[in-house]
Amino acid sequence: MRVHVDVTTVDVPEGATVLESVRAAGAELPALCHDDRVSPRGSCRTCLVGADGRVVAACTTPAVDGMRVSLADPVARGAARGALELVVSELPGRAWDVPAERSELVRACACFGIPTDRSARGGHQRGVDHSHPYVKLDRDLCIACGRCVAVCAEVQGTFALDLTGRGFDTVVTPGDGGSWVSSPCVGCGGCVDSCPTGALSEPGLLDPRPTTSTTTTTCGYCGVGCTLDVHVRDGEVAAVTPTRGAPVNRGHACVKGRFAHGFTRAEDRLTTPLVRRDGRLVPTTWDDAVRTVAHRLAAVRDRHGPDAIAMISSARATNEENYLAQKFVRTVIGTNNVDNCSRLCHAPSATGLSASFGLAGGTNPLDDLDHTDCVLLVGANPTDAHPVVGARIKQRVLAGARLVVVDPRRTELAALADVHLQAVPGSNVAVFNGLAHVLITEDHLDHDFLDRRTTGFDALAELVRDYPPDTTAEIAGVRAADLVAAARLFGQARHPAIVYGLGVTEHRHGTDGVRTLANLALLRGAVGTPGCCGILPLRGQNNVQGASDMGALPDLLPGYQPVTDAAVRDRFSAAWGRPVPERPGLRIPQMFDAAIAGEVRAIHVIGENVVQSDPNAEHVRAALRACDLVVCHDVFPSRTAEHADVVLPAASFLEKDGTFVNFDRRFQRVRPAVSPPGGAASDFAVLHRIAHALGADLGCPTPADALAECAALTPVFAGLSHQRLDAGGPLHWPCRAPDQPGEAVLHLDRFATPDGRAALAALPHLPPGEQPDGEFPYLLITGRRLEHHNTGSMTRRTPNAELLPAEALEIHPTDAAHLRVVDGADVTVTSRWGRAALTAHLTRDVVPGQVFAAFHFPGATVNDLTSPHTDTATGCPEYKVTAVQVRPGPP
Ligand SMILES: Nc1nc2c(c(=O)[nH]1)N[C@H]1C(S)=C(S)[C@@H](COP(=O)(O)OP(=O)(O)OC[C@H]3O[C@@H](n4cnc5c(=O)[nH]c(N)nc54)[C@H](O)[C@@H]3O)O[C@H]1N2
Ligand SMILES: Nc1nc2c(c(=O)[nH]1)N[C@H]1C(S)=C(S)[C@@H](COP(=O)(O)OP(=O)(O)OC[C@H]3O[C@@H](n4cnc5c(=O)[nH]c(N)nc54)[C@H](O)[C@@H]3O)O[C@H]1N2
Ligand SMILES: [Mo]
Repeated sequence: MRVHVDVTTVDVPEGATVLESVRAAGAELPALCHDDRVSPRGSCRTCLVGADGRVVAACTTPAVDGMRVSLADPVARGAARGALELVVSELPGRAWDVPAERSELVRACACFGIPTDRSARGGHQRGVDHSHPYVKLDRDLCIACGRCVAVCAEVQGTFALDLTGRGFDTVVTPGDGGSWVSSPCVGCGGCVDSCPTGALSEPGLLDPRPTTSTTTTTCGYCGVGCTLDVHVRDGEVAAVTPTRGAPVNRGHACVKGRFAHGFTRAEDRLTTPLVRRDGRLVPTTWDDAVRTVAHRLAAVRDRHGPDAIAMISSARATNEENYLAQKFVRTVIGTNNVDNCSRLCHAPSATGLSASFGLAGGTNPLDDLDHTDCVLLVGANPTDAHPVVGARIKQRVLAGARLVVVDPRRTELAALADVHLQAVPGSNVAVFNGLAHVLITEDHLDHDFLDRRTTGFDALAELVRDYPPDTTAEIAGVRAADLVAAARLFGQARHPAIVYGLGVTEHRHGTDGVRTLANLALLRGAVGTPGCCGILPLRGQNNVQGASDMGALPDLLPGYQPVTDAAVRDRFSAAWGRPVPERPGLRIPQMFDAAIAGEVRAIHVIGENVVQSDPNAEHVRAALRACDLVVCHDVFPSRTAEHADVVLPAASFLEKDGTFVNFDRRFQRVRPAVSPPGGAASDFAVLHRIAHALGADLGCPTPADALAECAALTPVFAGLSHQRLDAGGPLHWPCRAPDQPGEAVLHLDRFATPDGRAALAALPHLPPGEQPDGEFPYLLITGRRLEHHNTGSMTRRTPNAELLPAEALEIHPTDAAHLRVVDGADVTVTSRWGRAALTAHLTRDVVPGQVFAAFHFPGATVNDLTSPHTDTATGCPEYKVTAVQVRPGPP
């Protein structure tokens, strides 16, 4: 429809407001209580305009075709000015110290020509709340516009804030009126971003000096891949804000991406290479460190052959670094012994989804969750681990979508679910077969889809006959009625979505879990069909998808091209000028076994803290001790660096150039906002130097060249380049040509399997590697917490450590009473593999007989407890099931 804004005519979509029409016309109109992302409230009256002869609040008034909007309408303008003058009269002079680019209030006053008085004292003396390390409240600057309250509710879904008081005394208040830090605030920063006055601010922006540059980049924590603006002052990161309108996060973020950037200037940042001399790591020059690595790698290769060297490449590093790492291992060393952290994480997703659908990625973009009417959330805790996705799911549920959660713990989303199947860890395959049983017996099937696009239905139907609700309920420890209810919600939904995490993959039968979960989408025709929501694995690290995509895998070259395929090898060998070895290499757990067996003599680790993150840590330490050479690139002196012979100081994601692939297969640009400190250097530069010292040239001198080379060799990435991403923004893979858009939704015409059909999998439930018994009666689940990321090397070096200073063992009050343990008491946890000292945290979020801990703190040694059992198909560790004993007191 057409709207006339003063002398300009604009076309706006049906349903647009007057304010949207004004903004479309490029005119400035203050609207102090308005944020595009939340429902309009029309309370501040600063956006009054004339519309077809009436005075209206532009933010709440729908535009109509042919409407004439007058910004200069004297009555409207006078009233708006009056409203603003009233607001201003209550404010202290420091309101005008907030720079105009951060204060809509300052800009609104300029727009109306309202004089500002820096010496004004304002009517209030309500003080500040600086209790939270990041979110800082100056109550006297609060104009009670309600935007923060709305963003907290309607974007983040935490409902931590309220407006309290009357009239001019109204002010934002967290939680039940206590301090901000003790409120339910999760530190997403949405309130700070929305605040029009600077009443809500953050440390880096309280500093009145302007920032000098802003760089748009991709977050380096989890796999959501939020686009962030990094604001720099004096060469240091001053603040990070989510980029408005960015495709994945739409201007939202979490307490890590938004605030946990202080690690870049941590005191103990590695800034110089270290070499072990006389048992001690001592600083050295880059020349010496690189020469040492090259000489000693060459010595191992000459004496024991190339397969005595293994590299773990980094899911934290860029695509271009991973591409170079696997090229280095394959061409300069001459082995396929290269793997990445996906092994510990979603390797079963890659293998399972490939077997079912033919491609190793999630099938649909995150945005498709916007139209789901039922989410089946399995073994994932996104409000902690993928908070921007968690918030999105929460909003869908608040808007009426049904939610089924399968998780042994009562997570935040489980507490909101229509049905929560609190299945015992390790029982997923039984649960999924049981759900399939109900879908089939009650005929919640897409018969046409099953006939045309799948194979294996009869075998599946036959197998799941053994999983009627009663039997399944017994295996999984849930109620049969809940199982049936869950199947009906999923089965009757028009747009069911499956979202899952490590609770599915990190098991002895993790790949079977992925396949039997994929069955459920296929039975409903909920994948590969128009309007479907598909199946979304919540991939973990910032670039764990990309590290695998780039071929940092022992059996696959870039784009999942098998190293055992001679034609593929020939293509890569020809381009690289050196033969690609034929025999698949070792997976991470096999690398450690081989080191202990004396077959692997050198381990080169880039950005993975294996001593803290791999299971059965004593085994890992023994493997590193057994090596002749351990090389470690890291940002910090990690537990792994302590075991290295050479430690190379790495640049972090805020300091380098390249791309990451997020969990829904989007290539996104990573750009340096600041320089690496001291001698720290990108893994890209370091790999080039080591290759050079070994007499080799890896080619592709810049990250852009590396992606170009990879694209030229990999059909599914053929259309990708830095130039294209810079010009047009993120792109999904497959992206097969420079003039083709990426494929956001997969399998629409055919599945990528050899016969074009999806393969249903008839797989029985098999027991996990460990079961509780008389000696180890509790079942330990491990996982994550909101405030810290994986081994915590970065987040523990930021004020996130104030928000969560230590790890604790979650234990049910009944078990605690039995053990005579009170909240906060020391406990010693022992497994068949090792021991950990923790404090008890009593909570009903775990069921009796199960305990939970995260692995973010090195002192908590949680991975000394976890077992060597791995997924039978992929070698992914069984992190989610460890039999332990718990005793009161320290060890
Ligand atoms: N804050 C934060 N965010 C992170 C990370 C972090 O360390 N901290 N790490 C990133 C990484 S690398 C990853 S891979 C992702 C992981 O993200 P998630 O997969 O969400 O993480 P987890 O907490 O490990 O496990 C998810 C859930 O699985 C449940 N679970 C355990 N066993 C079973 C089972 O047998 N069946 C079912 N159905 N559920 C089970 C657990 O109770 C837990 O709630 O998060 C990423 N994001
Ligand atoms: N008990 C238990 N253990 C687990 C899990 C679990 O659920 N339970 N989950 C597993 C999973 S899913 C994962 S993904 C792993 C994660 O395990 P890791 O990969 O070991 O953990 P991170 O802390 O993400 O990062 C590894 C290291 O990379 C460094 N780093 C960051 N950026 C860069 C960079 O750009 N270059 C270089 N060279 N270094 C960098 C960090 O400082 C850190 O020391 O943990 C696994 N371990
Ligand atoms: Mo992960």
